[in-house]
Amino acid sequence: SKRTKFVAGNWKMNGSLAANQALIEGFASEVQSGVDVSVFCPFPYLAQVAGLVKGTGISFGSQDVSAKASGAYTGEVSVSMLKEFGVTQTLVGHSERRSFHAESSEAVALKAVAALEGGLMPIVCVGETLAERESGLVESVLAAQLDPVVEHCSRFVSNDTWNLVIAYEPVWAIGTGVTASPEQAQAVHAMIRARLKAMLGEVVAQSTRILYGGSVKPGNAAEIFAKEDIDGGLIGGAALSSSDFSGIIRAAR
Ligand code: G2H
Repeated sequence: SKRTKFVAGNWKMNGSLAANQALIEGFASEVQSGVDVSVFCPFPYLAQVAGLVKGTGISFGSQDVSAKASGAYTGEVSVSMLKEFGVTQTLVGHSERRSFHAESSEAVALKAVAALEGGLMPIVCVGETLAERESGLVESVLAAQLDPVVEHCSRFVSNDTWNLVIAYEPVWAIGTGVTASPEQAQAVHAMIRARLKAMLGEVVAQSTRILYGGSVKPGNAAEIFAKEDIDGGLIGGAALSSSDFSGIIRAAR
């Protein structure tokens, strides 16, 4: 496919100076042209990770960003602050932000806008809960999460593409060991791409990378990444082991 595969590690609230160094040094040799590789570390480690990835081809980013430029927003971190550390990408709207911090789809979309305005690539995370899936609400839940992103971010489409990635993470598959089957994941990815096509046109839809996230491991990555509309993965637990993450990068080649 024309879309470059993308393997992104979301470290969540894990790591230490020593562990981060061992981890990156442990998989850096797997990074080759043909697969984009990124890590998303906690804010305090951005400066360290900037140094560790230098010259490796690995990109790095934050797990969240403020929609605001500056001011009285205690605990928040702005796009311009991230850029001072060489950050080029940020996650927005991870399900853990949506559920533990009550981030609405509108708030997530405004974070994506702030990122795009500042030249950072947002990875916008979407996904349904088990209850929503069992109630037949996958399509409507995903539409409600995606539509504000498209509405607010479509002005950043240029030459039929945008610097935005979507990550589909079924909440029931996150950190649970339960993975969506490749067929289940592909069906939702196709649905997401169809919605992008309806709102932004075929060319933009075909150029947008859609990652799968949720209990991806070296043993299941290849069959997931082989699906037509799955362009790589957002990896949590398995991104904390250099051998597992290496295996997942190899599966994307
Ligand atoms: C989903 C994923 C990475 P895990 O949250 O964001 O985590 O691979 O541990 O399910």
